[in-house]
Order: sequence, then C-alpha cells, then structure tokens
Amino acid sequence: MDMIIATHNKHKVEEFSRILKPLGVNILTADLTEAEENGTTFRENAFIKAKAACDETGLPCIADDSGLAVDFLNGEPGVYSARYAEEGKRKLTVLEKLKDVPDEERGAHFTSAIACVFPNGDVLEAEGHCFGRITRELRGSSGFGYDPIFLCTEEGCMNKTFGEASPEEKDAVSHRGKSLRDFVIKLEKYLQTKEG
Ligand code: ITT
Repeated sequence: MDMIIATHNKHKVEEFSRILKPLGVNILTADLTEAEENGTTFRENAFIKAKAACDETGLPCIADDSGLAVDFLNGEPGVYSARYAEEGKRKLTVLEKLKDVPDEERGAHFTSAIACVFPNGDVLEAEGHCFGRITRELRGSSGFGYDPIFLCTEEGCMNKTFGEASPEEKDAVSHRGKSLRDFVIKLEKYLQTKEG
C-alpha cells in the first residue's frame, strides 16, 4: 500500500522507506505545509502532523514524532529534541551538560511515536523505544541528529553509537524500527477488518 509521510526531515524519509518497503508499505513524499507541533507529548505531535497532512492531501498520511530523553537532564531534550539549544550545537550542548557525569548516570533513550490518519478519521498509533548511554565525544558519522552521541546498549547494536552502526544495525533495534514494525502489524489487522 502507498502512504504519504508527513515530515520535512529527509533522514526520516530514508529510514521509513528502508524499514517499511520490505514490509509492503511504499512511502511517498508530498510538498506539505509545516504543522505547528504544539503538543506536549510525542504521541500528540505525531497525530498533529499526520492529521494536518491527511486534511491537506485527502490521503492516508503517516508521521513520526521522536526525540532523545537523557536521564541526567530529567528527560530533556525530549519533545524539544529538534529545537534544543542552537542549531548545529545540539549534540555538543548535551555533551557539555554531561561533562562531569559518570558513566553509570549517562543513561538515555530514544522514543518514536507514530500516527497514521486515514481520510475517514480512523487513526492508528504505535510507539518504540531504544535504550543506551550518552558518549563523552562524537563517535561516527552515519545517521542524523543525536546519533553520534547515542551509544546503544541493546543486543544487535551493543556498544556502537548510532553514528557508528550500519543502517541495518540501527533499524534492527532503533525506536523507529520498533515503532514502524509495530505499526505494520496494526495496519495489517486494520486492513483485514476493513476487508472482512
Ligand atoms: P518532522 O517534524 O518534520 O518529522 P523533525 O526533525 O522536526 O522532522 P521531530 O519534531 O520528531 O522531527 O524531532 C525529532 C528530533 O529528535 C530530530 O530532529 C533529531 O534531532 C532527534 N531524533 C529523532 N530520532 C532520531 C534518530 O533516530 N537519531 C538521531 N536523532 C534523532
């Protein structure tokens, strides 16, 4: 099935296509108006983006709202991950804030909330998390955003940052890999109910 992704982040388009194509969902992009992300949770913001895109296109639209929560910073940057500190200095700001923090207190996790809105008003939602630690310096240049400072501690990508991991290694354990695989299970059930 074809589905429009409501994002202005080209890295998300790449990851969605990579993860969803083998599962039978073909991701399309559209020139969409940027929605105001004024929710207070990942879930609310994912819905806002998917609903705005569906209203604009009249087609099923899927969106991701995601971010990094650092334990020592009480969950910051969280839903503000894309707007945290100065552009170009986001990763370094996190490293600086954790400068004197010992390894065992550097825990962090990524969250990805997915919302898919259909023109008839139906909504499917899914969520995924990935756990790790904040490094002491930038490591690797793959991926995007906070990837070079996120040291994954999950089986399959253990002790590699997402900046050092291959796309396959990241997708296997990442918040977005998990949320999208869960989404596809829900989508299949939803489509079966519709047909039946
Ligand atoms: P759209 O809203 O247009 O989809 P965005 O980048 O603004 O794009 P979000 O509001 O969901 O998306 O913010 C997510 C931010 O969290 C993103 O810009 C990164 O800084 C960070 N982030 C999310 N997933 C990440 C990942 O897999 N690797 C590294 N950083 C990630």
